[in-house]
Amino acid sequence: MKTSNRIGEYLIQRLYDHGVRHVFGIPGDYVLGFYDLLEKSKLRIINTCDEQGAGFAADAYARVRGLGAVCITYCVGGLKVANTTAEAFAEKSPVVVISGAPGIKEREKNPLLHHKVREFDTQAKVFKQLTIASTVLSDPQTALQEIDRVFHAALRYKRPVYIELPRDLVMVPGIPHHQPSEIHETSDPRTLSAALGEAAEMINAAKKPVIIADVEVHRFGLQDVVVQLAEKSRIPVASTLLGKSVIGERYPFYLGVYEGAMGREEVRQYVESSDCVILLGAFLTDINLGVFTARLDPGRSIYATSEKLSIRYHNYEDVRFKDFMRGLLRAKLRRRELRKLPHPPVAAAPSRGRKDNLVTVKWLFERLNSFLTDEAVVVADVGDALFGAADLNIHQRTEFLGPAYYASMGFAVPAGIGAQLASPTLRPLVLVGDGAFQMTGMELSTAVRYKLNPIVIVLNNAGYGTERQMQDGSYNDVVPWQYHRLPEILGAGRGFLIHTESELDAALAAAEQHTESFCLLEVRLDPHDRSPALQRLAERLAKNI
Ligand SMILES: Cc1ncc(C[n+]2csc(CCOP(=O)(O)OP(=O)(O)O)c2C)c(N)n1
Ligand SMILES: [Mg+2]
Repeated sequence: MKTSNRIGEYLIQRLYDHGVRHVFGIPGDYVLGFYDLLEKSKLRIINTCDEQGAGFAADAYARVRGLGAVCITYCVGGLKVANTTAEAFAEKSPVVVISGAPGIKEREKNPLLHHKVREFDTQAKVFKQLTIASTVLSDPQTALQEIDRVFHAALRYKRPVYIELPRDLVMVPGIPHHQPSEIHETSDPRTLSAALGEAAEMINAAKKPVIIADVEVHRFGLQDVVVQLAEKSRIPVASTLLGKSVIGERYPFYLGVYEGAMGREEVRQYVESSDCVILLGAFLTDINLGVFTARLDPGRSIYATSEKLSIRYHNYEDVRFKDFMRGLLRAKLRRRELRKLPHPPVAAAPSRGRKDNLVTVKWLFERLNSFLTDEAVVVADVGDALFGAADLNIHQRTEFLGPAYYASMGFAVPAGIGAQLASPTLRPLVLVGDGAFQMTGMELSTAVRYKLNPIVIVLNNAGYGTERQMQDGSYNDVVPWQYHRLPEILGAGRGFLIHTESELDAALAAAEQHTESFCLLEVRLDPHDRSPALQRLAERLAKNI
């Protein structure tokens, strides 16, 4: 199809070409012209209740689909997605942030137009810090190339980008006959082969190598390469909390989530006693590695990411992550004996709970483990929802989303919406604390509007439980909402109030049947109860590990 060279239409076409079908956001006068174009285009606008919800939804959409987009108005909307863009940056999610803005002509003589903060470029300056590339499309001569440039950066680095679209340029043509340019970066062949040679030698000489497959394996679509590598060499694979479910968790060579002290002891011991740790697309963050309790020695590590390749203590420049991964698969790696690996995560609890037993966090997650199906995408919010979810057994890859590094509360409900729109065959299982729910839970209204059907489990422990474990005070209390009655307000959905195991059983069975709209399961928990993962972390930190 012939691409229009009008700036707004070109932008929409580029989104479409990269697989985007939905754009999340809220309009405003500075972006109305572009909204009109969006509405007439092949893309669908998803109106959220709040811009922050749109930002989180676009982030999840990008994690599931490869690219996401959020479109908002100048400053009042834009600055509300600063936090979600920061999360997308920190956790490598390619979101295109499109902001309307005052027209270039309107900016002459620096008038005080509504929504302006300090200068016209205040918002652009903020987003320069939060994105991998940003542009203000102020010149029709360069606008189309600028769009290509930031798209390339988003896909090359899997990080968010910012495009500011002044309202008087939306329908203005860029340069004629512009063809979108695809840049294909290549590795330096000699450096690549030297790196692969050294890596293969190190792996073959090792007695007990182990792969840690992390978030970038997912973002660059290299999951199959990891699976084939493990099948061919029989090297076991662990993931991290941020990269959880990067490969299905039922492979015989899958070890579990490695999280330093927070993770299961068997996984920690296996990884830390390895003489060759192959970190693929890994982020060495504190939460990911159990709040810096992980002990990984660079002297016995191969560390490959899209930004860096190091083997032991030295770096190789100009080696693309994909090329290194594919090269490793082709390399002559010795096939090993099958090792007996630590048992898979928590055994599924019997699906029938006992009548009067109050639900504990531990039992809840064990019960959910047997509830998961191939169609579930688990979306966990910050708090014990995330810690507890670490032990869930995810069937297939990419079916776990959680902000395990930047850790902004309020992610899960809107992210469930983004994930389901990105992949409509998935039914989100959203795990969210009462505190986080109070931040963005109202986005269930968006789920109603677009006929989505997430199952939302609100872990109601009467406040900021994770914080209570560290230091308690009245600042950790929240107002006790009647969460399960939300369907009455939204005019759709089903709510369940759950105290006991058998009540949870009954609600899960009903939620499975009720697919027309969302289900909200409010699970009342003891304020001081906690998941085994949080328990392990607290205990080991207490021992000063
Ligand atoms: C946006 C944001 N504000 C504050 C925090 C700090 N924080 C981390 S965990 C937490 C409590 C979470 O409470 P809740 O959602 O109820 O989950 P729980 O810890 O009770 O399981 C807070 C306030 C944060 N991570 N993100
Ligand atoms: Mg709570």
